[in-house]
Amino acid sequence: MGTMDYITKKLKETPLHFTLIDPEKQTPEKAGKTAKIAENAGTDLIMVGGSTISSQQMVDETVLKIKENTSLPVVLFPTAAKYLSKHADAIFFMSLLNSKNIRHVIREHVFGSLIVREYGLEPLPMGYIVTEPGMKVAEIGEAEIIKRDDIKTAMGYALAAEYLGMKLVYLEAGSGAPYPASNDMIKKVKEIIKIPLIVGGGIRNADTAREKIKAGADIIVTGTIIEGENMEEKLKEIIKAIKR
Ligand code: 1GP
Repeated sequence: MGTMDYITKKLKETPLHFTLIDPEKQTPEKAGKTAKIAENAGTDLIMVGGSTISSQQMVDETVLKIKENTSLPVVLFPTAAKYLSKHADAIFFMSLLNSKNIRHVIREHVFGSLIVREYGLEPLPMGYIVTEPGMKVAEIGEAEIIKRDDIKTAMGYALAAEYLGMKLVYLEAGSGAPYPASNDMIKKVKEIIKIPLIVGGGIRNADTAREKIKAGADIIVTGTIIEGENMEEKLKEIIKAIKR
């Protein structure tokens, strides 16, 4: 089964949790161990990516170690067309819709598409929308950050993504954000689209994760909590809070 089919099938039963691993933040060995712990805690998929990746080898080795240690799909979460790994199962073929720089909207994809094809990666078309505070990804992606209360703009971007044929929408507040996208924004965006809504950035505990799912998120992404203490316990609590 392909990764999109895996996501679609699982979503019929329950909201999902994805774990984001940044290859720059630990050794490939540690990334493999972390992925294993995340799988045991009940995460559904491992995303590999980060805003400051600068080595193809690091991405390759990280993906390979994760594949060695888990049976979960491994999906690239790229910032650019370089440093992709042919060892991953799929790639979020994502457009940063609210970037001021066309490079992040479509230009990188012109080269990226050919690499994705060559590597045999499954492309998962995704509209990526960066909301306040945006953090590093807003800076690197040159985002015209959507204000927390500008719900209409977020709705417009999400619906445009669906009308453009994208299969997923990701509302991103930025890794390490002090707060995620607001419940009101999530609710209104979810109401207007039919495709699955991913929410990430700043989710660090079970209460927040539960709230975001209640507001309408289909999938929760956490990254930063795996870098701290008691990650297994925290992940278990979050996953338990969102699963049906
Ligand atoms: C970043 O949304 C993800 O792209 C995860 O964010 O690191 O804040 O969990 P955190």
